Amino acid sequence: MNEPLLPILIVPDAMLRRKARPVAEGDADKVRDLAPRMLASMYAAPGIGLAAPQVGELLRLVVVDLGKDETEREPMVLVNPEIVARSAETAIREEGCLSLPGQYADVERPARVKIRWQELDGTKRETEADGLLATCLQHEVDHLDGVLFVDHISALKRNMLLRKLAKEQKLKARD
Ligand code: K2U
Ligand code: ZN
Repeated sequence: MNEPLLPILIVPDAMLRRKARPVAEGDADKVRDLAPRMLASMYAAPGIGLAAPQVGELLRLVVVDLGKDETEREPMVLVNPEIVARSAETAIREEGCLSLPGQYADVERPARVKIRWQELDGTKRETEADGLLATCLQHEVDHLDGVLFVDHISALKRNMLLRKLAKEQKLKARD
C-alpha cells in the first residue's frame, strides 16, 4: 500500500478539459489498482475528493473522503457516478481544486443531489447528498466531463484566477 503517489495535473493541462469514458468490465483490474492509489494521493495532497482525469486517467472514476483526519477515514470509490437529480434550492460554498492550487472562489450549486454509482465490486448504489458532500460530488463529477469549478463563476473572476495561477506556477517553476 505504499505505491508511489500519482502526480496531480495542473491547469492548463489539456487532459483536464477532456471527457472521461465509462469504466467497462475490461477496466476492472486497472480500476482496482488505481482507486487505492488515487485515495493515497488525495490524502497526501491533502484533499477530500479526486477524479481520475486529475491523475491523467480518462476514466469515470472518483474517490471521496470527507473525513477530517486519519482517525475519521470513510473512503468512497465511485465508478461511473451519475447525478440523477438536483434540488432547485442552491447553496454557495467556497471551492478549491487540487488542479488549481491556491485558487479559491465562491461557487453556487444545487444544495442537494441524488447520485448513482457502482462500487469496485459492481454493487449498484444510490444516495442523496447535501452539504459539503453534495458540493464535493458535483465538483468531482464535473471533472469527469472536463468541467472545472472556475467554469461556474463569472468570466472576469475566472480570467483573474487563471492569470494568478499561471503567474504562481511560473514563479514555482523558477525556484
Ligand atoms: O477535485 C479536487 O480538486 C479536490 C477538491 C474537492 C472539493 C472542492 C471543493 C469543495 C469540496 C471538495 C478539493 O481540492 S479538496 C480540498 C478541500 C478540502 C476541504 C474543503 C474543500 C476543499
Ligand atoms: Zn477539482
